[in-house]
Amino acid sequence: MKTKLGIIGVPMDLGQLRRGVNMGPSAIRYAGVIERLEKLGYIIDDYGDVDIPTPDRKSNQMQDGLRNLNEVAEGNRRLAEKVERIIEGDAFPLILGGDHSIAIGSLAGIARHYSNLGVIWYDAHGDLNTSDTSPSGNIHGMPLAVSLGLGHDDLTMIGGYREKIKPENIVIIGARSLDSGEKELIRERGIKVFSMHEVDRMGMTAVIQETIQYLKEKTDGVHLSLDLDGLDPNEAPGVGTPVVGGLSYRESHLAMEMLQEAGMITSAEFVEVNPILDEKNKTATLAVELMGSLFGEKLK
Ligand code: HAR
Ligand code: MN
Ligand code: MN
Ligand code: MN
Repeated sequence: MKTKLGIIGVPMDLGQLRRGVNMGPSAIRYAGVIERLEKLGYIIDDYGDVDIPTPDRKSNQMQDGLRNLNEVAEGNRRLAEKVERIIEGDAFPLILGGDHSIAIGSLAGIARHYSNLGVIWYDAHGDLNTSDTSPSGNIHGMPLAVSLGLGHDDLTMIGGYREKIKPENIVIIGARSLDSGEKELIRERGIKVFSMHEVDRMGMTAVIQETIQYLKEKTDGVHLSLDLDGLDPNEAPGVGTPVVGGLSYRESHLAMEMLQEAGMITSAEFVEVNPILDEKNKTATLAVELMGSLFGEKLK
């Protein structure tokens, strides 16, 4: 892993309906992310927070079946530019959300610097909807589809190019709430999914070993997109769309530790932390603890 980390907060809450997730970056900072990673020897460049536009007057307006399309698109364009600057400064981009719609901008900024970017999507959800299949119109349920090039041009063309990632370079871990259109897309494109069923049967050790095996040869970088709702709501109560039966605290640390050992993660984001729904900043604190494992705490 690079010794320089570029941290950027994205106070985005327009990709869904629960207010408060825009305070995720503050909550994660308050939980001590910078001090924790500095202690591990990293040099931290804090890029502050991306400026997210405010929708005018009527909030949550739908445009082409997409809630707050213009503002989500503009926020993600700004994020993509910042992420590019971090990579060009030879630092590891660490992005703090914000709802999961920000993965659109993260991947737009990151993917152009790789010819075969891999993505690990740690999440209760697939985030593979388009406006045609979405039950909600919420863009936080769409970023993985958008990154495959599916959906509205205003989202898929951020950064000036489409198809940031290939379906065969994606691994989803922790899924337990998939819509029918998402399941169809997974089948159609042959996307690798370790749902909770596979985690239960195989154990997290085998899941991560297979993930590493699957991505190692064919990718030249791997982005970790970690949605805190991938964990069980008992561990991560401060999320907007909790789903019972999730990944445990230890399974998640094990996953981070094994990814650290594999040395294959080249960028990461931690999203969907909502301090208003949280219990004493428990979810933001968990996010920082997981970052500790991802960045090598166990070894120091
Ligand atoms: N699949 C549902 C939708 O598209 C719910 C998505 C909830 N999304 C997240 N991201 N929290 O993982 O609306
Ligand atoms: Mn560039
Ligand atoms: Mn998600
Ligand atoms: Mn989710």
